[in-house]
Amino acid sequence: MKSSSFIPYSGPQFEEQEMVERAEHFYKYMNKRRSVREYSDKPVPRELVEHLILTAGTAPSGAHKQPWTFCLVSDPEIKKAIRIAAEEEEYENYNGRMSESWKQDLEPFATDWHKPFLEIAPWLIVIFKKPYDLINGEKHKNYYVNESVGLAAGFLISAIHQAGLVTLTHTPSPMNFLQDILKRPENERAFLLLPVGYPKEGVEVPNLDRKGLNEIMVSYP
Ligand code: IYR
Repeated sequence: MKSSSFIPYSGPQFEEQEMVERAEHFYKYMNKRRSVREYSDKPVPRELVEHLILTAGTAPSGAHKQPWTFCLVSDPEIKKAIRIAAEEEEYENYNGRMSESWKQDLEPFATDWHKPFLEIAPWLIVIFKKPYDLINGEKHKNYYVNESVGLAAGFLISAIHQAGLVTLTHTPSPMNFLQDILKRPENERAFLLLPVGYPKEGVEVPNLDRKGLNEIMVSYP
């Protein structure tokens, strides 16, 4: 077995009172995050978005395989192609593939098959998962791929919110068209599509509540 090398842990540490305050402050900050479906076309600097992706890449992953690729798209032609293909699939979803109860569950969000944000938002980030790596044509299996890439997506969404921008976890279904449009290799599968940008001025979001601690936590003791 390859021997591993270790270095001293150098992460941040705080006094307990400061930790309590930071935890409460971070919760309040994150609780302001909302999925936004209408975007401004105001440009967002590339270096900002690249730092968001670097942050996503700090997520833990199975055996540290980092089984993800983030496609960063601003090319209007590619955005248009993605919109057309996504809307074709979503049209089928809303007009037959989705059950009536599913559509009822979505009513509070006022969604439909139109996805203009795919062209209006200055950036699209398409996350691909890699079930295996291809090294010199050889397949090397990755581990806990969905968990790992889901965690990276969570880090990315948090980083977007932390920067003062908005996003939406969009999952056009099926989304294999993304692999074709973005010309990704055979070991990559589209996982999630996130528009990133400023909210459209005056945008509204559904008036939703979040579950309280007593609904999401079971404590022993
Ligand atoms: N993918 C569709 C439908 C949709 C499904 C769920 I679950 C949502 O939370 C939101 C939308 C769409 O993007 O419209």
